[in-house]
Order: sequence, then C-alpha cells, then structure tokens
Amino acid sequence: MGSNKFNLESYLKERGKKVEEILEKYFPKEEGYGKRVISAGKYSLFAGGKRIRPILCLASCEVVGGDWRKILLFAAGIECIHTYSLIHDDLPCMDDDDFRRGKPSCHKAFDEATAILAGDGLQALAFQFFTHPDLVRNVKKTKLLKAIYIISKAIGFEGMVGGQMVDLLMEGKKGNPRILKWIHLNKTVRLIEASVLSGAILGGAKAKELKALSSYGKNLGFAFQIVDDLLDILGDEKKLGKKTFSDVKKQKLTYPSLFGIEKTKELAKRYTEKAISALQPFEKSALPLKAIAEFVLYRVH
Ligand code: GRG
Repeated sequence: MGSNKFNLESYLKERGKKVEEILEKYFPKEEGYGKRVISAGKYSLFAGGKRIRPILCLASCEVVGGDWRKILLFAAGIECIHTYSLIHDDLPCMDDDDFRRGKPSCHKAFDEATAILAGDGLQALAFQFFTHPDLVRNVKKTKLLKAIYIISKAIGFEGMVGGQMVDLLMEGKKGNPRILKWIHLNKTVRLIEASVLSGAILGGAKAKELKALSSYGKNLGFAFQIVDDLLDILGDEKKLGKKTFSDVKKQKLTYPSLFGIEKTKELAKRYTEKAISALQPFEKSALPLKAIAEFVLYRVH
C-alpha cells in the first residue's frame, strides 16, 4: 500500500485502545433506576467499532503539532455521536437492520424505546464529554467552542440528520447522482470532516492547514461512504443481516445502483487520491492520515 514503513495496524490499535480507555473511564456506571438504558448505550458503544472518527480527530490534532493526549475526551465524544447515529439508523422506522458491528442491533438486544433512548443518551453524553472539566482544563476555551460548533453543525439539520431525512425520502425512488452526493455529504461526510477539523482546531491549526484538512476530510468521507455501499454488495462478512444486492438495488439510492460496481470502485479511488493529495503541505507528519485513507480504499480493492 506504499505508506513508507508506517504501521497502520498498530497505530489504529494503539490509538483505538486509548479512546476505549477514556470511554470506559467516563461512561456512566450501570446502576440506579435508569440502569437499563445505560446498559443499552454501553452495549452498542462497546460492540467493537473501528473508532475511525475519534482516531481521525487525534491524528489531525497531531499533524498540526498538537498534543493528542489532551483531547482524548473530545475524540471519545465523537464516537458516542457516531454510535448514537448507528443505533437510530438501525431502527425499524429507519434502515431496519437486525445486526450491527456483528451483533444484534440495539433494538434487537433490548427494545425499540430503549434503543431510541440509548441513542439520545449517547448524544447527550458526547456534549458532557466535550465540556468535561478534565478536557476544559487542557485546551483553549475559544478553540473548544469552535470545535463543538463544528461538530454540532455537522450532525444536525444541516448535516447528518438532514442527510438521513433525505436518504429515507429517496427510498424506492429513482434519484440521480446530484441528490445522492448531497445525501452522502450530509449523512456521512460532514461528521468525518468535522472529526478531522475539530482535532486540528484543538491542536492549534492555522487557516491554511484547516483548508487542506477540510479537503482531506471531505474526500475521505465520500470515499468512505462509497466503499461502505460497495461492501454492502460485495458481502463484508462483518455485516451480518445486511440487505442483498437486489434489495439494495431496488430500494436504496447508491452509487453501485446508479453506476454499477466497477465505475463505483473507480470513483472511490479518485476520492481517496484527492484526499491524499490534500495532505501535501504536511509531508511526513501526515503518514497516519494518508495510511487511513489508503486503508478505507483497500477494503474494496
Ligand atoms: C439516525 C440521525 C441519524 C443518522 C444516521 C450515519 C448514519 C446516519 C447512518 C449510518 C448508515 C451507514 C451505514 C452509513 C455508511 C457509512 C457509515 C456511517 C458506516 C459505519 O461506520 P463505520 O464503518 O462503523 O466507521 P464502525 O462500526 O466501525 O464504527
């Protein structure tokens, strides 16, 4: 994969473990009358995600010369948001998936009302982490506020929630590349870009660096979503319970359903190349970000 000696596997393992430790340390105890919903949130959060978004946040803090150890709570909050979105996305009223991260999805392991509440609780927990005294004492307040603003915008009406809405509205409809790109941008790309940008802001990035990282995050996000759609079809063994190609073709607007598999693979490659070329100003220090982009694409090539 050509990432000069950089060992991505151990990097992801080591950083993922740090995120995991923070999540474990700060996650509420499973006790009291509300124990059930805490257990449901914990079940999904620790069901074995790749932790790509928090790792991106830490890596981009590092690439601009910041200390990633100081912002671990922020990165952990991003993972809580991502897990909340997956729990809600799996609900029968949304994508209706019985499995997630190789295990029964939250509403299957518990029940629908509990899953909705677990998602809500995780979203709130993210903001508890973002404003936690143990983080606040480590970072400049103005930078922290800017990072929280970027994440909030990326996940709300003008981001993930809006994207999910249109994704649902387009089910069973013909659609076109323009609307599909809009859905991807909002449903998936914005949180990935915001993970990168928030880490960079907290790490003290200059305007020029933020511009480059925004391009990296956007292109990576598009590649990520396209690869995810391809994996749905090509049959990733971890995605138990996912729909078959004909189901996907019939119901969901995706690049493979519009263009076929080969053209879609080509598109994912182009986005990955663009993400990598955006890293030019950082040279060697961007090896982790470069390797992550290569890894995203490698899953389908
Ligand atoms: C319900 C408000 C609301 C939003 C849901 C993000 C999202 C919007 C839905 C997820 C649907 C989906 C499968 C999108 C494809 C890209 C994606 C988010 C894949 C899953 O992310 P990974 O691969 O998962 O990082 P892990 O389990 O490793 O964390």
